[in-house]
Amino acid sequence: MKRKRIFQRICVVLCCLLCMAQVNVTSAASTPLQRNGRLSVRGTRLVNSNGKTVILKGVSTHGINWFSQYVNKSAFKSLRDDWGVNCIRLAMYTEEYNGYCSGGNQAELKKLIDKGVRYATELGMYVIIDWHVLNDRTPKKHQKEAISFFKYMAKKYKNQKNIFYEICNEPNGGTSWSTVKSYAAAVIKTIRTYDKKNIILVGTPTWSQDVDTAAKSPVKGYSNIMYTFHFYAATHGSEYRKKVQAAIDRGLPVFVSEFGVSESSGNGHIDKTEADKWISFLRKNKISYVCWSLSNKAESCSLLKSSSTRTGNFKTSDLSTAGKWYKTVK
Ligand code: IDC
Repeated sequence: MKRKRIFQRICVVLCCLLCMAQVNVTSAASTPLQRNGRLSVRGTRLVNSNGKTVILKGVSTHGINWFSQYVNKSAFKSLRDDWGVNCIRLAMYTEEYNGYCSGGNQAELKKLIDKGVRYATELGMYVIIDWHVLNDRTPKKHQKEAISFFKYMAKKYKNQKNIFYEICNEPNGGTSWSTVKSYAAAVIKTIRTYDKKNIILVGTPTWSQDVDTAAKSPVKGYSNIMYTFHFYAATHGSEYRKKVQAAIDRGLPVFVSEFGVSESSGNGHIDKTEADKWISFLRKNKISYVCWSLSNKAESCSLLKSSSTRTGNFKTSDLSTAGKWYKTVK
């Protein structure tokens, strides 16, 4: 009888120890999404489900129509575990060669986005669905397609907590803020019909640099809206930080959904010194940032060397100068 009791006690102690070990394992392995839950916008900042300020460190794919091989779970996991990346941006060109509105296979492109969202979600990462306006200059040009695309996405992802909708990468070619705003009003209305909560990122004029202009007249009537600012460190320096500062001083929530260490062409020299200045400015102001781009294209903004053929589980030998720099950015 006594022996039986001792045995039972030993079993209870063992069970407790096992449970504790289990808890430890889960907390050590917890993902960015498990740690932060649903994000929302409070004032100029991004906050987690406990109201604590969050700064995301992201990586953008190149155009998924051209570099679909990097939309895979091993690539995202490698970025999460080895680089401290917690956000993936899926860039889908709208008008470049084989873009969504210029001859690309729309069903295939949507499938790729769905795959990317699924991998990011399984890994507990945040994910940005980017309608990559560039050659089209004004997002108005493909507003109809944008509305039906985001309707599909918002219906599908309304119950997930890790989605960002980026509705126009970079309005340019003289597109005014009031034009962008009228596009944003229509697309945001569509998204919010289905998805009440996930964050919407709105591009700003002049390749998403005029956040100071947007700050004077932001979109009204919706919560969880942020405005994008983009920079390329070898081209854009302190004058541009002033624009961002002016915007946040006016209370505009800013999100850097794309930046590069190279010149704004995506190529040319890289400027790590200026890039470091940008990162410390962004961190000081609690602004999230996403680096362009996860590809091995022979251009200096690529995070992988052009000789690299690996599409996941990246080794140091796969990384370009830009990639080696970004991997260590905190
Ligand atoms: C560049 C790519 C390049 C591609 C080109 C297409 O790096 O390989 O041929 O687009 O036009 C942006 C854009 C982004 C650009 C990037 C570099 O959002 O699509 O990518 N850039 O030029 N804005 C500022 C710079």
